[in-house]
Amino acid sequence: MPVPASFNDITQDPRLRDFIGWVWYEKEVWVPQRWADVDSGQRVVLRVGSAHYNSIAWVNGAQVTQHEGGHLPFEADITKLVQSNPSQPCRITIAVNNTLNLHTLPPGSIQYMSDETKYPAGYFVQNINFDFFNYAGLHRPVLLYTTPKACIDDITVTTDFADSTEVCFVGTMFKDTCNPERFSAITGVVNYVVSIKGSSNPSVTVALSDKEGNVVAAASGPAGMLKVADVKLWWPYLMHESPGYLYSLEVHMTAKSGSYQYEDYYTVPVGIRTVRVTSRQFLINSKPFYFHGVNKHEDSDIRGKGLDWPLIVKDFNLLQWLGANSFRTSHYPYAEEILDMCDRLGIVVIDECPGVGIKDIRSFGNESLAHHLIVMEELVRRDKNRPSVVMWSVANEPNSELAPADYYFKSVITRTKSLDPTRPVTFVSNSNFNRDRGAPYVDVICVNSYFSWYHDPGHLEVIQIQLNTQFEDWYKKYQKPIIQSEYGADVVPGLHSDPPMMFTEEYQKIVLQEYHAVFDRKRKEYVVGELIWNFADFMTTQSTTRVVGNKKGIFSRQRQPKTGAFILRDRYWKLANETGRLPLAARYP
Ligand code: BDP
Repeated sequence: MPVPASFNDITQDPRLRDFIGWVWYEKEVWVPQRWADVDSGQRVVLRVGSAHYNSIAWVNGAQVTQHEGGHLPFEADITKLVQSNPSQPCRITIAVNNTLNLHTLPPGSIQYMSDETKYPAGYFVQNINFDFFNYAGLHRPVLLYTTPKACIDDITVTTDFADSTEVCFVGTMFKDTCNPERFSAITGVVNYVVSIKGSSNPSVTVALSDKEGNVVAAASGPAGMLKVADVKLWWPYLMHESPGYLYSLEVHMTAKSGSYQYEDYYTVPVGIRTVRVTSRQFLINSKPFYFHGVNKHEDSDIRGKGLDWPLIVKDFNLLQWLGANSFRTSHYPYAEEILDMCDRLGIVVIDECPGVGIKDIRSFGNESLAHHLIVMEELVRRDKNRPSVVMWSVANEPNSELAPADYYFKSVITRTKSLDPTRPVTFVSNSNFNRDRGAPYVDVICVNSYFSWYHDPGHLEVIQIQLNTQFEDWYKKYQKPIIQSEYGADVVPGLHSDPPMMFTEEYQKIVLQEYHAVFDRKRKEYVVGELIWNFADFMTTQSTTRVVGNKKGIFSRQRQPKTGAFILRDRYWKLANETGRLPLAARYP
């Protein structure tokens, strides 16, 4: 079985595609001789980028770790096992089980069908409350790497700058009266904390370099503040001539232990930017930011949710072509390789955890909550230094009207804020604005709605009135900025009808245009973003409402545009021209 890939679509066997239970991966590798040397002063680490869902790993038959939850990495120190048998290959075994229960994220349940007149003995199905195929396997790379025994364990970077830009901008225009020298003299601030493993008296130095490799600030000690004169801020794509500017923070550690002198280096890309939310605006670097973007999935033919570089690069090309400045990682954390691209290109991310389909009241108890907190810790630890990530989303469409949702979301959101005080936190709701018990705790209201699709199917004429009511209701109650975090309509590519009918290209086009008319009124007030559902068609479980998957993509699963893609492309570039500062060459049309 290839890695990385979901196992489901690789063979012709429907039993493997729909398999629920344990699958086993095994591989023997030879590690370099020096890794196996007890006196090398090195530790050997096994790193799994993502294994869906529950997994256990062994090295040479000895269990080294167990991890619950897909989409996030985990590691095990395997030094002793590698060094205890240096003349043997290293056998890595990983068992992965995709069974979901009421306390997993996402939750699910196994239902046994006991009527033997209808089902074979022992027959069961897995029920889920989310709308994507529960692909499973080793979805991201499995690596072995080494560090010195005393090493850099973690680095936390937060950034700020002397906030004089506000006085230099009128709306989005640079003020004529503003002294450009003062503007360019903005000082960036990079706060860092380094934690070291394996030594109690390490010595740490850090150096921040610009893109040309010039060191612009340096310091020593495990925590401190760097000041960057004439800072180049990190800006979103289409908001600035040079989006995604990254400095490099090189951390250098040395530590002595007995006869060993350890030395470790780690480099973190650093984008200097701020994020702030007011009652009507989402501010990046003190300037209003409007999300014109998409929701995505990690999903493609054959590989399922397996990491696929050509697909990743293709998708970023399409995002740039579309004029999209942002996406939400619906409905789970995406691969680190994808977020690297966002950091570099300036694509803004709402980073969502796998809290999707939390519907059953039993999924709001302590066991589920404890796991949700762990997942948020893992996610924040992984993505906290990424400038592209501007907000955490702790769930999608939970049953947030239930009484226990109050304590549940208060706890998850408070915990997330304590893990990362620098970013706003949200969850995505489709509950009634008056009965939603999680909304009081979020910084930004994210709402999904499918007017003229799931509600009043076929009635395009009701979209504007219903959408207007939706926004007014939420804003009046909470006075928080609102993002339309999903809207859309299924299209079977190439299906046409005029007057428009559901599932045709024309129908999706009108749905989009009706939504856009209301967005254009409300973005002058408190609506701060629109994210289409979905970037591309994606696989789901089979059902009477899915024609080989969900077809709400503006691109097909093979990334070919539908009419909706051209509608959005026109709109997003117009929005960018209106709100951003584009280089002439990038202007559209
Ligand atoms: C929304 C869900 C999303 C679905 C979408 C749909 O958040 O995961 O795929 O509906 O039904 O409610 O297309």
